[in-house]
Amino acid sequence: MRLTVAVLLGLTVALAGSAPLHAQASADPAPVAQVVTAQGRYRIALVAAPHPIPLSKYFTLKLAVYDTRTPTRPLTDVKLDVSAGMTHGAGHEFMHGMESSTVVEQSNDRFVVRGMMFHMAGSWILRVRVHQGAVSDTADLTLQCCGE
Ligand SMILES: [Cu+2]
Repeated sequence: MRLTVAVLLGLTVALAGSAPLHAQASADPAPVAQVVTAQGRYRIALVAAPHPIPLSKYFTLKLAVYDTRTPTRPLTDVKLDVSAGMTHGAGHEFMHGMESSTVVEQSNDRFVVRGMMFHMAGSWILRVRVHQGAVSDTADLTLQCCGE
């Protein structure tokens, strides 16, 4: 089963659950959204995203990954595969993906995802696969395109 959370861009309600965690963490700003991977191994934080996401234009996301057992220290020894698509309400399989492809660049404990582009308005699923050695786990985040 995949875990999905709605990304409530700019709405503090999305951050309510993370407040105590960040109070004891470093100077990390509260994430725009976050989700735990399907097998519960990792928490993926969307730490930066355009607001609103532009339609049919390239945009960039920034992610951080945490081991759920050590939740305050972002991981640096992981690799991410990031894709996005629309399900149009038909389960969790993509009816179509993006017309662009992503490149993930690691900068210390942040993962910058370039090449994102949403060519259709509606609910998009951001699918993040985390690889750490022989282990992998996946999470889905819902991003609304486009506008407020
Ligand atoms: Cu579509």
